[in-house]
Amino acid sequence: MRTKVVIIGSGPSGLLLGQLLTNAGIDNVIVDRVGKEHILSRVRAGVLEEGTVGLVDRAGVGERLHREGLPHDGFSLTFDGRDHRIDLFDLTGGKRVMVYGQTELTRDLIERRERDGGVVIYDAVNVVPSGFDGDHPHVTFEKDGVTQRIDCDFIAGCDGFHGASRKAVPEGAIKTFEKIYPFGWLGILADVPPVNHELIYANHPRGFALCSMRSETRSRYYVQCSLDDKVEMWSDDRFWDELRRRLPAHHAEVMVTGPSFEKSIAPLRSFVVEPMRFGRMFLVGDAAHIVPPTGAKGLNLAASDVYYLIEGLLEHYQEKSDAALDAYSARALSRVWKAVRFSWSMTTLLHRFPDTGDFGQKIQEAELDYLTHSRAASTAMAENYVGLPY
Ligand code: FAS
Ligand code: PHB
Repeated sequence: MRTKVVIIGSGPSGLLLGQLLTNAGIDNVIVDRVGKEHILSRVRAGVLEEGTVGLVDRAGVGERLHREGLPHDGFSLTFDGRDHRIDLFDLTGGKRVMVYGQTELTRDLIERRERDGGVVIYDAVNVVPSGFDGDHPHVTFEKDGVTQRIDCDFIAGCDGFHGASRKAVPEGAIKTFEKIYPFGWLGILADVPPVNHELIYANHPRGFALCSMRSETRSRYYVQCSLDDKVEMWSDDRFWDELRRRLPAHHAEVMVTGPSFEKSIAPLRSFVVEPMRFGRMFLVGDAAHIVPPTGAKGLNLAASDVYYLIEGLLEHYQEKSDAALDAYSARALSRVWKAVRFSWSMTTLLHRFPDTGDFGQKIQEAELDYLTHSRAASTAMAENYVGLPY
Protein backbone atom coordinates (compact mmCIF):
# COMPACT_ATOMS: atom_id res chain seq x y z
CA MET A 1 0.00 0.00 0.00
CA ARG A 2 1.20 3.59 -0.59
CA THR A 3 -0.16 6.91 0.66
CA LYS A 4 1.14 10.44 1.17
CA VAL A 5 0.88 10.60 4.98
CA VAL A 6 0.61 7.72 7.46
CA ILE A 7 -0.89 8.86 10.75
CA ILE A 8 -0.13 6.58 13.69
CA GLY A 9 -2.93 7.02 16.24
CA SER A 10 -6.66 7.64 15.92
CA GLY A 11 -7.07 9.96 18.88
CA PRO A 12 -8.04 13.62 18.50
CA SER A 13 -4.71 14.73 17.00
CA GLY A 14 -4.56 11.92 14.43
CA LEU A 15 -8.19 12.28 13.42
CA LEU A 16 -8.03 16.09 13.20
CA LEU A 17 -4.87 15.97 11.07
CA GLY A 18 -6.40 13.25 8.90
CA GLN A 19 -9.55 15.29 8.28
CA LEU A 20 -7.62 18.44 7.35
CA LEU A 21 -5.46 16.42 4.94
CA THR A 22 -8.51 14.72 3.41
CA ASN A 23 -10.25 18.08 2.95
CA ALA A 24 -7.16 19.25 1.03
CA GLY A 25 -7.17 16.14 -1.15
CA ILE A 26 -3.98 14.79 0.41
CA ASP A 27 -4.21 11.01 0.72
CA ASN A 28 -3.64 9.66 4.23
CA VAL A 29 -4.12 6.47 6.27
CA ILE A 30 -4.62 6.23 10.04
CA VAL A 31 -3.34 3.17 11.91
CA ASP A 32 -4.32 2.46 15.51
CA ARG A 33 -3.50 -0.42 17.78
CA VAL A 34 -6.95 -0.56 19.36
CA GLY A 35 -10.51 -0.52 18.06
CA LYS A 36 -13.04 2.29 17.75
CA GLU A 37 -15.00 1.17 20.81
CA HIS A 38 -11.86 1.37 22.99
CA ILE A 39 -11.05 4.84 21.68
CA LEU A 40 -14.57 6.07 22.38
CA SER A 41 -14.58 4.55 25.87
CA ARG A 42 -11.86 6.94 27.04
CA VAL A 43 -12.93 9.89 29.23
CA ARG A 44 -10.41 12.72 29.08
CA ALA A 45 -10.41 16.42 28.35
CA GLY A 46 -13.34 18.73 28.67
CA VAL A 47 -12.23 22.29 27.84
CA LEU A 48 -11.47 23.51 24.30
CA GLU A 49 -9.61 26.74 23.50
CA GLU A 50 -10.95 28.97 20.70
CA GLY A 51 -7.98 27.88 18.56
CA THR A 52 -9.04 24.26 18.90
CA VAL A 53 -12.66 25.11 18.09
CA GLY A 54 -11.46 27.07 15.06
CA LEU A 55 -9.46 24.12 13.78
CA VAL A 56 -12.41 21.77 14.27
CA ASP A 57 -14.56 24.25 12.32
CA ARG A 58 -11.89 24.43 9.58
CA ALA A 59 -12.05 20.63 9.39
CA GLY A 60 -15.82 20.94 8.90
CA VAL A 61 -16.62 18.91 12.01
CA GLY A 62 -17.88 21.61 14.37
CA GLU A 63 -21.67 21.34 13.92
CA ARG A 64 -22.48 19.28 17.08
CA LEU A 65 -19.76 21.05 19.08
CA HIS A 66 -21.53 24.39 18.50
CA ARG A 67 -24.96 22.83 19.10
CA GLU A 68 -24.14 20.96 22.30
CA GLY A 69 -20.94 22.60 23.58
CA LEU A 70 -21.15 25.04 26.50
CA PRO A 71 -19.37 28.38 25.97
CA HIS A 72 -17.81 29.52 29.26
CA ASP A 73 -16.82 33.15 29.95
CA GLY A 74 -15.09 32.43 33.26
CA PHE A 75 -14.28 29.99 36.03
CA SER A 76 -14.03 30.13 39.83
CA LEU A 77 -11.07 29.74 42.14
CA THR A 78 -12.00 28.75 45.70
CA PHE A 79 -9.64 28.90 48.67
CA ASP A 80 -9.84 29.67 52.40
CA GLY A 81 -13.65 29.27 52.21
CA ARG A 82 -13.87 32.04 49.61
CA ASP A 83 -14.89 32.00 45.95
CA HIS A 84 -13.38 34.23 43.25
CA ARG A 85 -14.46 34.33 39.62
CA ILE A 86 -11.84 34.77 36.92
CA ASP A 87 -13.76 36.68 34.23
CA LEU A 88 -12.07 35.32 31.12
CA PHE A 89 -14.24 37.30 28.69
CA ASP A 90 -13.54 40.66 30.37
CA LEU A 91 -9.87 40.03 31.13
CA THR A 92 -8.99 38.79 27.63
CA GLY A 93 -11.04 41.29 25.66
CA GLY A 94 -13.76 38.86 24.59
CA LYS A 95 -12.23 35.38 24.59
CA ARG A 96 -13.87 32.33 26.15
CA VAL A 97 -13.50 28.54 26.24
CA MET A 98 -15.88 25.81 25.09
CA VAL A 99 -16.80 22.92 27.39
CA TYR A 100 -17.21 19.86 25.16
CA GLY A 101 -15.90 16.39 26.02
CA GLN A 102 -12.92 15.02 24.12
CA THR A 103 -14.83 11.77 23.72
CA GLU A 104 -17.58 13.60 21.80
CA LEU A 105 -15.06 15.46 19.65
CA THR A 106 -13.38 12.16 18.84
CA ARG A 107 -16.76 10.65 17.98
CA ASP A 108 -17.54 13.55 15.63
CA LEU A 109 -14.16 13.15 13.90
CA ILE A 110 -14.55 9.37 13.54
CA GLU A 111 -18.06 9.72 12.11
CA ARG A 112 -16.90 12.33 9.58
CA ARG A 113 -13.96 10.19 8.50
CA GLU A 114 -16.28 7.23 8.00
CA ARG A 115 -18.68 9.39 5.94
CA ASP A 116 -15.75 10.52 3.78
CA GLY A 117 -14.58 6.93 3.34
CA GLY A 118 -11.30 7.71 5.10
CA VAL A 119 -9.15 4.68 5.96
CA VAL A 120 -8.55 3.81 9.62
CA ILE A 121 -6.81 0.50 10.27
CA TYR A 122 -7.83 -0.50 13.80
CA ASP A 123 -6.35 -3.27 15.95
CA ALA A 124 -2.97 -3.04 14.21
CA VAL A 125 -0.33 -4.98 16.11
CA ASN A 126 3.34 -4.05 16.47
CA VAL A 127 3.14 -0.79 14.51
CA VAL A 128 6.67 0.30 13.57
CA PRO A 129 7.61 3.54 11.78
CA SER A 130 10.83 3.13 9.75
CA GLY A 131 12.95 4.88 7.13
CA PHE A 132 11.92 8.34 8.32
CA ASP A 133 15.55 9.46 8.44
CA GLY A 134 15.77 8.86 4.70
CA ASP A 135 13.59 9.29 1.62
CA HIS A 136 11.54 6.13 1.97
CA PRO A 137 9.55 6.31 5.20
CA HIS A 138 7.15 3.46 5.80
CA VAL A 139 5.09 1.90 8.56
CA THR A 140 4.78 -1.83 9.16
CA PHE A 141 2.30 -3.68 11.36
CA GLU A 142 0.45 -6.94 11.69
CA LYS A 143 -3.27 -7.13 11.01
CA ASP A 144 -5.16 -10.40 11.40
CA GLY A 145 -1.79 -12.15 11.58
CA VAL A 146 -0.56 -10.73 8.27
CA THR A 147 2.40 -8.32 8.18
CA GLN A 148 1.57 -5.21 6.17
CA ARG A 149 3.64 -2.24 5.00
CA ILE A 150 2.51 1.23 3.98
CA ASP A 151 5.02 3.36 2.07
CA CYS A 152 4.53 7.11 2.38
CA ASP A 153 6.06 10.58 2.09
CA PHE A 154 5.63 11.45 5.77
CA ILE A 155 4.72 9.83 9.11
CA ALA A 156 2.72 11.70 11.77
CA GLY A 157 3.27 10.15 15.22
CA CYS A 158 -0.09 10.93 16.84
CA ASP A 159 0.09 7.86 19.06
CA GLY A 160 0.12 9.39 22.51
CA PHE A 161 2.49 9.05 25.44
CA HIS A 162 2.78 5.28 25.20
CA GLY A 163 2.97 5.13 21.42
CA ALA A 164 5.53 3.64 19.04
CA SER A 165 6.65 6.74 17.13
CA ARG A 166 8.71 8.44 19.86
CA LYS A 167 10.21 5.06 20.80
CA ALA A 168 11.40 4.59 17.21
CA VAL A 169 13.66 7.65 17.46
CA PRO A 170 17.32 6.80 18.14
CA GLU A 171 18.15 7.67 21.76
CA GLY A 172 20.88 10.16 20.90
CA ALA A 173 18.58 12.13 18.60
CA ILE A 174 16.01 13.12 21.21
CA LYS A 175 16.11 15.02 24.52
CA THR A 176 13.50 14.38 27.18
CA PHE A 177 12.33 16.74 29.93
CA GLU A 178 10.13 15.32 32.70
CA LYS A 179 8.62 16.17 36.07
CA ILE A 180 6.46 13.67 37.99
CA TYR A 181 3.99 15.14 40.51
CA PRO A 182 3.57 13.40 43.89
CA PHE A 183 -0.18 12.88 43.52
CA GLY A 184 -2.88 11.89 41.02
CA TRP A 185 -6.43 12.87 40.07
CA LEU A 186 -9.39 10.66 40.85
CA GLY A 187 -12.13 11.57 38.39
CA ILE A 188 -15.77 10.56 38.11
CA LEU A 189 -18.60 11.06 35.68
CA ALA A 190 -22.15 11.17 37.07
CA ASP A 191 -25.48 12.08 35.53
CA VAL A 192 -26.20 14.83 38.04
CA PRO A 193 -26.48 18.57 37.34
CA PRO A 194 -23.19 20.45 37.81
CA VAL A 195 -22.81 22.24 41.15
CA ASN A 196 -22.03 25.48 39.34
CA HIS A 197 -22.65 26.87 35.83
CA GLU A 198 -18.87 27.34 35.40
CA LEU A 199 -15.83 25.30 36.43
CA ILE A 200 -14.55 25.51 40.00
CA TYR A 201 -10.83 24.97 40.73
CA ALA A 202 -10.54 24.43 44.50
CA ASN A 203 -7.44 24.87 46.65
CA HIS A 204 -7.93 23.23 50.06
CA PRO A 205 -5.62 21.96 52.84
CA ARG A 206 -7.05 18.47 52.21
CA GLY A 207 -6.13 18.71 48.54
CA PHE A 208 -7.21 20.03 45.15
CA ALA A 209 -10.67 19.50 43.67
CA LEU A 210 -12.18 20.40 40.29
CA CYS A 211 -15.85 20.73 39.44
CA SER A 212 -16.40 20.43 35.70
CA MET A 213 -19.13 19.13 33.44
CA ARG A 214 -20.02 17.55 30.09
CA SER A 215 -23.53 19.03 29.83
CA GLU A 216 -26.17 20.62 32.04
CA THR A 217 -27.13 17.15 33.25
CA ARG A 218 -23.74 15.40 33.37
CA SER A 219 -20.97 16.39 35.82
CA ARG A 220 -17.24 15.66 35.73
CA TYR A 221 -15.57 15.95 39.13
CA TYR A 222 -11.98 15.35 40.30
CA VAL A 223 -10.21 15.21 43.66
CA GLN A 224 -6.45 15.10 44.18
CA CYS A 225 -5.50 11.67 45.52
CA SER A 226 -2.42 9.74 46.57
CA LEU A 227 -0.40 7.91 43.94
CA ASP A 228 -0.94 4.84 46.14
CA ASP A 229 -4.72 5.08 45.83
CA LYS A 230 -6.68 2.55 43.80
CA VAL A 231 -10.14 3.26 42.36
CA GLU A 232 -11.66 0.50 44.50
CA MET A 233 -10.57 2.43 47.63
CA TRP A 234 -12.98 5.23 46.68
CA SER A 235 -16.67 4.44 47.05
CA ASP A 236 -19.05 7.02 45.63
CA ASP A 237 -19.97 8.08 49.16
CA ARG A 238 -16.32 8.64 50.06
CA PHE A 239 -15.77 10.60 46.87
CA TRP A 240 -18.78 12.89 47.37
CA ASP A 241 -17.92 13.51 51.04
CA GLU A 242 -14.32 14.41 50.18
CA LEU A 243 -15.33 16.62 47.27
CA ARG A 244 -17.79 18.57 49.42
CA ARG A 245 -15.16 18.98 52.18
CA ARG A 246 -12.82 20.68 49.71
CA LEU A 247 -15.42 23.24 48.55
CA PRO A 248 -16.78 26.35 50.29
CA ALA A 249 -20.02 25.61 52.18
CA HIS A 250 -22.24 27.53 49.73
CA HIS A 251 -21.24 25.09 46.98
CA ALA A 252 -21.08 21.93 49.11
CA GLU A 253 -24.58 22.49 50.47
CA VAL A 254 -26.24 22.56 47.03
CA MET A 255 -24.22 19.79 45.38
CA VAL A 256 -26.39 17.10 43.80
CA THR A 257 -24.77 13.70 44.17
CA GLY A 258 -25.57 10.38 42.57
CA PRO A 259 -24.03 7.14 41.28
CA SER A 260 -20.86 7.50 39.20
CA PHE A 261 -20.70 5.59 35.92
CA GLU A 262 -17.03 6.25 35.29
CA LYS A 263 -14.28 6.43 37.88
CA SER A 264 -10.53 6.51 37.14
CA ILE A 265 -7.22 7.72 38.52
CA ALA A 266 -4.73 9.58 36.31
CA PRO A 267 -1.14 10.28 37.35
CA LEU A 268 0.17 13.80 36.74
CA ARG A 269 3.36 14.56 34.87
CA SER A 270 4.99 17.26 32.77
CA PHE A 271 6.85 15.79 29.82
CA VAL A 272 8.36 17.28 26.67
CA VAL A 273 10.65 15.91 24.00
CA GLU A 274 12.86 17.98 21.74
CA PRO A 275 12.86 18.16 18.82
CA MET A 276 9.42 17.10 17.55
CA ARG A 277 10.61 16.28 14.02
CA PHE A 278 12.90 13.49 12.88
CA GLY A 279 13.44 13.61 9.14
CA ARG A 280 10.12 12.63 7.61
CA MET A 281 8.43 11.80 10.92
CA PHE A 282 6.68 14.43 13.06
CA LEU A 283 5.59 13.87 16.67
CA VAL A 284 2.20 15.39 17.49
CA GLY A 285 0.21 15.82 20.72
CA ASP A 286 0.78 13.48 23.65
CA ALA A 287 3.44 11.60 21.66
CA ALA A 288 5.62 14.68 22.20
CA HIS A 289 4.35 16.27 25.41
CA ILE A 290 2.20 15.69 28.46
CA VAL A 291 0.89 18.31 30.87
CA PRO A 292 -0.95 17.94 34.19
CA PRO A 293 -4.64 18.51 33.30
CA THR A 294 -4.91 21.43 35.77
CA GLY A 295 -4.60 23.99 33.00
CA ALA A 296 -6.80 22.07 30.51
CA LYS A 297 -3.99 22.18 27.94
CA GLY A 298 -3.33 18.58 26.86
CA LEU A 299 -5.89 18.29 24.10
CA ASN A 300 -5.46 21.95 23.13
CA LEU A 301 -1.71 21.53 22.60
CA ALA A 302 -2.42 18.54 20.38
CA ALA A 303 -4.61 20.87 18.30
CA SER A 304 -1.95 23.57 17.93
CA ASP A 305 0.60 20.94 16.90
CA VAL A 306 -1.86 19.83 14.21
CA TYR A 307 -2.24 23.46 13.10
CA TYR A 308 1.52 23.88 12.60
CA LEU A 309 1.89 20.51 10.88
CA ILE A 310 -1.02 20.90 8.45
CA GLU A 311 0.38 24.30 7.45
CA GLY A 312 3.68 22.60 6.61
CA LEU A 313 2.14 19.69 4.74
CA LEU A 314 -0.15 21.93 2.68
CA GLU A 315 2.78 24.16 1.77
CA HIS A 316 4.84 21.08 0.79
CA TYR A 317 2.21 19.62 -1.50
CA GLN A 318 0.63 22.80 -2.82
CA GLU A 319 3.54 25.25 -3.02
CA LYS A 320 6.48 22.84 -3.27
CA SER A 321 8.12 24.54 -0.30
CA ASP A 322 9.30 22.97 2.99
CA ALA A 323 9.81 26.16 5.00
CA ALA A 324 6.84 25.52 7.29
CA LEU A 325 7.73 21.84 7.75
CA ASP A 326 11.27 22.89 8.65
CA ALA A 327 9.81 25.35 11.19
CA TYR A 328 7.32 22.85 12.69
CA SER A 329 9.31 21.70 15.70
CA ALA A 330 10.45 25.15 16.83
CA ARG A 331 7.00 26.71 16.36
CA ALA A 332 5.21 23.88 18.18
CA LEU A 333 7.71 23.73 21.04
CA SER A 334 7.53 27.49 21.60
CA ARG A 335 3.79 27.17 22.35
CA VAL A 336 4.20 23.82 24.14
CA TRP A 337 6.68 25.16 26.68
CA LYS A 338 4.45 28.16 27.53
CA ALA A 339 1.54 25.77 28.14
CA VAL A 340 3.79 23.39 30.13
CA ARG A 341 4.79 26.35 32.31
CA PHE A 342 1.17 27.44 32.79
CA SER A 343 0.01 23.91 33.63
CA TRP A 344 2.88 23.56 36.11
CA SER A 345 2.03 26.91 37.71
CA MET A 346 -1.68 26.08 38.08
CA THR A 347 -0.77 22.66 39.53
CA THR A 348 1.75 24.18 41.95
CA LEU A 349 -0.75 26.85 43.05
CA LEU A 350 -3.71 24.56 43.66
CA HIS A 351 -2.50 21.19 44.93
CA ARG A 352 -1.41 20.08 48.40
CA PHE A 353 2.28 19.07 48.24
CA PRO A 354 3.45 16.61 50.89
CA ASP A 355 6.83 18.34 51.35
CA THR A 356 5.64 21.93 51.85
CA GLY A 357 2.88 21.30 54.45
CA ASP A 358 1.08 24.18 56.23
CA PHE A 359 3.66 26.77 55.20
CA GLY A 360 3.12 25.85 51.57
CA GLN A 361 -0.63 26.13 52.07
CA LYS A 362 -0.28 29.66 53.44
CA ILE A 363 1.96 30.67 50.54
CA GLN A 364 -0.62 29.31 48.05
CA GLU A 365 -3.44 31.19 49.81
CA ALA A 366 -1.39 34.40 49.79
CA GLU A 367 -0.72 34.00 46.06
CA LEU A 368 -4.38 33.26 45.38
CA ASP A 369 -5.43 36.28 47.48
CA TYR A 370 -3.02 38.53 45.53
CA LEU A 371 -3.98 37.00 42.17
CA THR A 372 -7.72 37.43 42.66
CA HIS A 373 -7.30 41.07 43.71
CA SER A 374 -4.85 42.05 40.98
CA ARG A 375 -6.22 42.70 37.50
CA ALA A 376 -2.73 42.26 36.08
CA ALA A 377 -2.24 38.85 37.71
CA SER A 378 -5.77 37.69 36.86
CA THR A 379 -5.26 38.82 33.27
CA ALA A 380 -2.09 36.75 33.02
CA MET A 381 -3.96 33.68 34.26
CA ALA A 382 -6.90 34.35 31.93
CA GLU A 383 -4.71 34.86 28.84
CA ASN A 384 -3.00 31.53 29.42
CA TYR A 385 -6.21 29.68 30.26
CA VAL A 386 -8.07 30.74 27.07
CA GLY A 387 -4.95 29.79 25.10
CA LEU A 388 -2.03 31.85 23.82
CA PRO A 389 -2.03 32.72 20.11
CA TYR A 390 -0.88 30.08 17.61
P1 FAS B 1 -4.21 10.15 22.46
O1 FAS B 1 -3.45 9.44 23.56
O2 FAS B 1 -5.56 10.69 22.74
O3 FAS B 1 -4.39 9.16 21.21
C1 FAS B 1 -3.32 8.32 20.82
C2 FAS B 1 -3.88 7.20 19.98
O4 FAS B 1 -2.77 6.43 19.50
C3 FAS B 1 -4.77 6.26 20.75
O5 FAS B 1 -5.97 6.01 20.04
C4 FAS B 1 -3.93 4.98 20.89
O6 FAS B 1 -4.72 3.80 20.84
C5 FAS B 1 -3.03 5.06 19.68
N1 FAS B 1 -1.76 4.35 19.86
C6 FAS B 1 -0.98 4.31 20.97
N2 FAS B 1 0.11 3.56 20.75
C7 FAS B 1 0.01 3.09 19.46
C8 FAS B 1 0.81 2.26 18.65
N3 FAS B 1 1.95 1.73 19.11
N4 FAS B 1 0.38 1.98 17.40
C9 FAS B 1 -0.77 2.52 16.91
N5 FAS B 1 -1.58 3.33 17.64
C10 FAS B 1 -1.18 3.61 18.90
N6 FAS B 1 -6.27 16.78 28.76
C11 FAS B 1 -7.00 17.85 29.16
O7 FAS B 1 -6.88 18.93 28.55
N7 FAS B 1 -7.88 17.75 30.23
C12 FAS B 1 -8.05 16.55 30.90
O8 FAS B 1 -8.81 16.49 31.86
C13 FAS B 1 -7.32 15.41 30.52
N8 FAS B 1 -7.47 14.22 31.17
C14 FAS B 1 -6.71 13.13 30.76
C15 FAS B 1 -6.83 11.87 31.41
C16 FAS B 1 -6.06 10.78 31.00
C17 FAS B 1 -6.19 9.44 31.69
C18 FAS B 1 -5.13 10.92 29.95
C19 FAS B 1 -4.26 9.77 29.52
C20 FAS B 1 -5.01 12.16 29.31
C21 FAS B 1 -5.80 13.27 29.70
N9 FAS B 1 -5.71 14.51 29.06
C22 FAS B 1 -6.43 15.59 29.42
C23 FAS B 1 -4.84 14.69 27.97
C24 FAS B 1 -5.51 14.13 26.74
O9 FAS B 1 -6.74 14.76 26.54
C25 FAS B 1 -4.55 14.28 25.61
O10 FAS B 1 -3.97 15.57 25.58
C26 FAS B 1 -5.17 13.97 24.27
O11 FAS B 1 -5.76 12.71 24.33
C27 FAS B 1 -4.05 14.03 23.24
O12 FAS B 1 -4.54 13.50 22.10
P2 FAS B 1 -3.56 12.63 21.14
O13 FAS B 1 -2.26 13.33 21.01
O14 FAS B 1 -4.37 12.36 19.93
O15 FAS B 1 -3.23 11.28 21.95
C1 PHB C 1 -12.62 18.16 32.41
O1 PHB C 1 -13.77 18.62 32.25
O2 PHB C 1 -12.35 16.95 32.28
C2 PHB C 1 -11.50 19.11 32.76
C3 PHB C 1 -11.73 20.47 32.73
C4 PHB C 1 -10.71 21.35 33.06
C5 PHB C 1 -9.47 20.83 33.41
C6 PHB C 1 -9.24 19.46 33.44
C7 PHB C 1 -10.26 18.60 33.11
O3 PHB C 1 -8.46 21.69 33.76
